[in-house]
Amino acid sequence: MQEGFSPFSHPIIFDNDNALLTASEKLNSEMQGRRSVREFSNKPIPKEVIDNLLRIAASAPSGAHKQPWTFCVIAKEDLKALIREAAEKEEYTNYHGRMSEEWLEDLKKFGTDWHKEFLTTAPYLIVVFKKSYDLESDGGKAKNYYVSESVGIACGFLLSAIHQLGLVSLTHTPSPMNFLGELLKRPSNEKAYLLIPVGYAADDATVPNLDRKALSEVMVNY
Ligand code: IYR
Repeated sequence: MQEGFSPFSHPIIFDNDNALLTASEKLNSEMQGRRSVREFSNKPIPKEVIDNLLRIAASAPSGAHKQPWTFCVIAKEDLKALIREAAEKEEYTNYHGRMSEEWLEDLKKFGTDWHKEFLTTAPYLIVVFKKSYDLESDGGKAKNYYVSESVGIACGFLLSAIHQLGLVSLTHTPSPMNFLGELLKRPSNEKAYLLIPVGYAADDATVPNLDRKALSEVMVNY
């Protein structure tokens, strides 16, 4: 075996194709129930659950295994309130002239506006930062690779895991997001990527009626 390598063995092995197919059907049907939710319950979640979710997110593949991400977890009510205030200020501007008519039209079916109540209701806000480069102890910069792809994949892992635990999330992108780096005092090599509230769905939560594209529209077999 090549130096620096170890044998790989997968922790999940199905006995036969039938078991594999059944498992894929079950997983698909569970994942089809994932929705972006904007109405959260304030029911608490043990912090250890969030720790495990972030272990899962941080297990994602990344360019040259540089793991170019930081996940900030906000549980403090006063900080959530500051984030909400800053996000709503930007969104007010977005909805009152910064977004094009076409964009506003595209958003109509979601019923969104500048109010972002979920930022103070959800028990946790996860702010994901991407690191275009790493800051070394001597102040030098070390290159990271495929940073947006890597952080996007990590967020995908996170959203999937959140759903599989019966919790909900929203991929929120207040724009511009610079205020997050400022409020959270992040170093200059970190840029806010996504703001993800996590919690239980409110008992009376609703989601818009949306269709997903059929497999035939998104898959091409060669
Ligand atoms: N950032 C705004 C607008 C918005 C934009 C897209 I693209 C969405 O899918 C949803 C909302 C907001 O959060 O309201």
